[in-house]
Amino acid sequence: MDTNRQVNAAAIIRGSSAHPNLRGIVEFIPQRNGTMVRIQLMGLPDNDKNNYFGLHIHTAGRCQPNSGRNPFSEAGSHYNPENDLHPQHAGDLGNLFSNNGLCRMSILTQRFSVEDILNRTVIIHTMPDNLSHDPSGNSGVRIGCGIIFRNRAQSYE
Ligand SMILES: [Cu+2]
Ligand SMILES: [Zn+2]
Repeated sequence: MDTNRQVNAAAIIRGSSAHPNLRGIVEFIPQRNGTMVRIQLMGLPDNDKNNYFGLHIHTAGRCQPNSGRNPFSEAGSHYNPENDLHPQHAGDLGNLFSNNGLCRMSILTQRFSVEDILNRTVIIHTMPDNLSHDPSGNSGVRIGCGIIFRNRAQSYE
């Protein structure tokens, strides 16, 4: 892993009112071959033996409402600037893999630059993304959300 590389953007993830223990950070780091998405989460649901959770960039930079039947509905739909079908939306990042509620993953993608996804949202869903055109992966309600902000100053090791 590179050290002391500039972190250009990050989203602080918080759970909906139904998932108060869900929290963490998703960082977006420009690299020569694309954008590194670095994920650190805790408090993912640990039930029904499911440990995959759909992960997308959604269009709008809003994590409202926090409760009700459709939490985070104001985040809008999947980031999809080229009008592709799911799971080829630029914002489709597949599934998180969780163990006892903990997830550590890094994904290198060429689907977007850090600039492209500023002031949009990272959304985590309650079920796996099935990666089919139906039309959006059928991954269920939104359980976690974070707005992606520019973050010039931080570095990581
Ligand atoms: Cu989503
Ligand atoms: Zn999608």
